[in-house]
Amino acid sequence: MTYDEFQRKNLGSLDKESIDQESNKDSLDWAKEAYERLKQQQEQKKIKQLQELEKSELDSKSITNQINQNQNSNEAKPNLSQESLETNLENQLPKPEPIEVVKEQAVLGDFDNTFTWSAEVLAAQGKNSIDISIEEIDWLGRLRQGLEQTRKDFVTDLLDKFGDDPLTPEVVDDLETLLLRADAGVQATDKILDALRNKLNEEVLGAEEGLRFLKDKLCEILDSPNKSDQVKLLAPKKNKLNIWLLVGVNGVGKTTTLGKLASLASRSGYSSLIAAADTFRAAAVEQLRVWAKRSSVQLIANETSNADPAAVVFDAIGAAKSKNIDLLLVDTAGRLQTKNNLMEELKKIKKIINKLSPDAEVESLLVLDASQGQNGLRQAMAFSQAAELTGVVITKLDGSSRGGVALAVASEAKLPIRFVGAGEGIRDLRPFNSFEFVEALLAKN
Ligand SMILES: Nc1nc2c(ncn2[C@@H]2O[C@H](COP(=O)(O)OP(=O)(O)OP(=O)(O)O)[C@@H](O)[C@H]2O)c(=O)[nH]1
Ligand SMILES: [Mg+2]
Repeated sequence: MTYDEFQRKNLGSLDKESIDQESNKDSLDWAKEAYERLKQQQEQKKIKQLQELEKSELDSKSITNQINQNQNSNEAKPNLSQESLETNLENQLPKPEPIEVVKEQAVLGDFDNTFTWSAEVLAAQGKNSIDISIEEIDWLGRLRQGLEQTRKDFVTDLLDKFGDDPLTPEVVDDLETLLLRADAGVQATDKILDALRNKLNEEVLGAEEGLRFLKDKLCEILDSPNKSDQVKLLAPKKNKLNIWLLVGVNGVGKTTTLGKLASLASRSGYSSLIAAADTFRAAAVEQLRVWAKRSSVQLIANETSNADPAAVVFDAIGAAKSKNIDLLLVDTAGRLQTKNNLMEELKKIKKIINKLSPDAEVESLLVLDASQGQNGLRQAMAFSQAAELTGVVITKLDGSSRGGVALAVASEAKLPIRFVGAGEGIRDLRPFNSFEFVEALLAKN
């Protein structure tokens, strides 16, 4: 998906009229209709790809014949030389799509529980059944799968406790342990429990209503750091240099996230550049080079040992300005000799940016590994001073049982969650959407 498509989806979520229209339709019919349409779409795409392949095979055959004819004829044509024909041939031969790109394309799975759940989540956000894409369905399926571990430890118990009867104060008390166990943090847990208790004092809450109320509260907490600036979807601003720094401790997924962001930016039509400012780890530049190539984005690096990261950023800003780049993505080190050095280095990088490009839109995104739970919150607090953090990316949601940490980050570090990563593939990163996150977190299996 591209930024434009995300934007449309976000607008869709505000479209009250279509929500009402869609909710009047039986949700299973809606899902069936969407599935049939996506299946047809996938078939048509396959046929089109085959036709294109056949056509380019035919074209290359005719060029080969032409070369053979030319070789057999004694008249050498001055402007159709063997060399120019071969270059021609090379240019016209079908360029096979890199295997990984083919592998990374979303494929429509079965019409199963995961599909109907994903369709329901999209419908509830006001999406029309004719507007949804295989990519969206695929991502929601993976997000739900990714949060399965958290759900196992948390939601199954929760739903059992909620049962079918109206909520009791005892159930709310039990919820406290569950939320803390899912790493939601003390502040978020207290907020949720206070709200539920107040609500229970006012009225009787049935199990379904109770669950809806809980989901709304979770969304509210996740969205709370966003309220002040009103920017829901973080995208590069047009006609400006945007500089996004990826910071965080070692191994959390900074470089991978940067690679995925470069791909999203390229697909969305932004010109980007990557600065390899992790000069500490020897293999870091090579790892970035692979990601840069996958998204056809240029890389600025200095491969001499112990190069100064701030100098790399200096060069990269110069290059970005001269090429009119929209987005400069800066990879930073996760580990240095001492933690203090790391913070000092980040401060130095920020200083260079402020000096060279005071008008740039700067985002310092803290990358957090979801499986580190509450440790992530402590990292956020430590980084927020040196790097003046503006947002968070939560990675490795696949296979973590601590997805609740998103709540702690939003309520305690008061940082908006901008993207979530759930896999190692180039498309396994999406702008954060609290509604989808909460639905996936509390999905019934
Ligand atoms: N399963 C999964 N693995 C991920 C995800 N994001 C990153 N990884 C993996 O985590 C490992 C570390 O990722 P990097 O991107 O190198 O992490 P880093 O923060 O740049 O690490 P340093 O540069 O050493 O500080 C790699 O094996 C990645 O493939 C994710 O969302 N899900
Ligand atoms: Mg790295």
